[in-house]
Amino acid sequence: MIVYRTSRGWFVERGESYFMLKEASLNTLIQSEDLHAYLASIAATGDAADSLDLSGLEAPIEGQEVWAAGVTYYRSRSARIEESKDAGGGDFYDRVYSAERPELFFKAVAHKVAGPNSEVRIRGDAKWSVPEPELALFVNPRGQIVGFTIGNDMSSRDIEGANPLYLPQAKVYDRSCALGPGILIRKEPMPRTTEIGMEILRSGRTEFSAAITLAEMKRDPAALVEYLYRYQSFPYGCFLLTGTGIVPPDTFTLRSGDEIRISIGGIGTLTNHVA
Ligand code: DO4
Ligand code: MG
Repeated sequence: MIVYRTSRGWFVERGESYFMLKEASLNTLIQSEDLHAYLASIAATGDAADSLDLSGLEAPIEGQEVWAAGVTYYRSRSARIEESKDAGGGDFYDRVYSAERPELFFKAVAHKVAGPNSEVRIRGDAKWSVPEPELALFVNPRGQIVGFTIGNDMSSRDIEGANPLYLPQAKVYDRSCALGPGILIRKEPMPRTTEIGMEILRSGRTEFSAAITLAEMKRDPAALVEYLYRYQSFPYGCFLLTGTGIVPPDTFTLRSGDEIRISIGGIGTLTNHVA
């Protein structure tokens, strides 16, 4: 079941039908003891909406914080070592890749997040910007993973590479994060064969495209959540991006007008344009 947010409110999709979640908010839905069962009961007893305009979707987030894990794929480790070598990056990225404690960083709150079909941004003071296509976990206040969506962890690689202490500036700015198109509500982990794909179009032509599977992720999503929930609380739950395994070649940087399409099997496609 996928939950979507529109200007008319929240809807749950089951099969080919959409059911409105009357007076619902994600802040209250996430408190549910069994969100999957609750949504299934609405889909079983509610009246299906005539249709849902999926082009008018909004970012599926309210009071949740967005956090991100880093260097969870070998490709990310290699790319960070390369981009930071002139600045003496040393072996930090190699060490965090194999350490027990993961890299976790704060990414966004709702007002910084772009929804489906809207604009993401690149920083005006960055010269090297990339999207990072990532599986995003939807986690309830009790630290249980109750769903999944697609996340784009937009990043300024030159700022990050100049000094690891610049990471928050490379990662956190207005519309540096995109989420959507909806949240797949599912208790079981996503299959390791699940594919994450990204295509970047420039003037309508494919400039870059690549795909990986979740089997390449080094960390267990539940272990990432366990670390994130140590000594901090999330009254409305949170989203946790699980890191990128796709990094475009070092010659590539995003430009205004580029279209970014990120697809994850079972969830859908998140499309954004660069402002
Ligand atoms: O360490 C820098 C950020 C890593 C990251 O965002 C990723 O691996 O996806
Ligand atoms: Mg990332």
